[in-house]
Amino acid sequence: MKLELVGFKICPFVQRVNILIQHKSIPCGVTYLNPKEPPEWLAILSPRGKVPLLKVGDAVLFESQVINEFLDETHPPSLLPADPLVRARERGFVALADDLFGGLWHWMTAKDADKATEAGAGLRHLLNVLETSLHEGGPYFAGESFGLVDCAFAPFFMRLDLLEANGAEALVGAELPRVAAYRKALAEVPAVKASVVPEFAQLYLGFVKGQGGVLGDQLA
Ligand SMILES: N[C@@H](CCC(=O)N[C@@H](CS)C(=O)NCC(=O)O)C(=O)O
Repeated sequence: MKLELVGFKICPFVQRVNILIQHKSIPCGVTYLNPKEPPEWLAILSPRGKVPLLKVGDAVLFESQVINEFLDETHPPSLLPADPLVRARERGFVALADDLFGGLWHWMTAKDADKATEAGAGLRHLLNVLETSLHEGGPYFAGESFGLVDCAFAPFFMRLDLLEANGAEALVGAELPRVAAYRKALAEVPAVKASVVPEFAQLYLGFVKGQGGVLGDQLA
């Protein structure tokens, strides 16, 4: 069945799907839409009005994690653990990755120092939780194998890397050694590198600066 991913170039949830597509070398087209002028059909095709969408022949799937589980199931071997308990735990942590994107949004849109500090603290809290949840030997969330849960976290750390490399306050210090190692390992995964357009850094940093918030003002 013909596959087509529909999304925005800087959407982390679209990237989550594209990481899996790249990792499994799944034949799939990509249509990038302009987020400022989404076509009228998006509201018709997307039940929640959001991207990513995955067109599968004449059907349309929505919600990034649902799409990833569909692609994983239809393109074996699976990147989910075989044990139902471990699998359920990893699905839970995908929701923690979603929370990190929520936190990043608050950080990026905070218009005064107090709100920015509060958003930074919220992100640090989530990263502390991640620190105590990561496999002790790494390099990935559950150990040696790159999994679906890693597809979910990688877009967050790619954005954090870019923000910090361009002047934002560092959120991950020596107190989070596992998170630091995890972040480095994810950045080196070929599928993660291949999951964004070449102009991603410029687009993303421009988007953050365009929010007119405290974070954007810190950026070079
Ligand atoms: N839970 C959704 C979140 C998707 C999402 O928030 N997408 C954003 C772009 S990054 C979007 O389409 N926003 C448009 C809107 O909310 O109007 C998923 O995992 O697919």
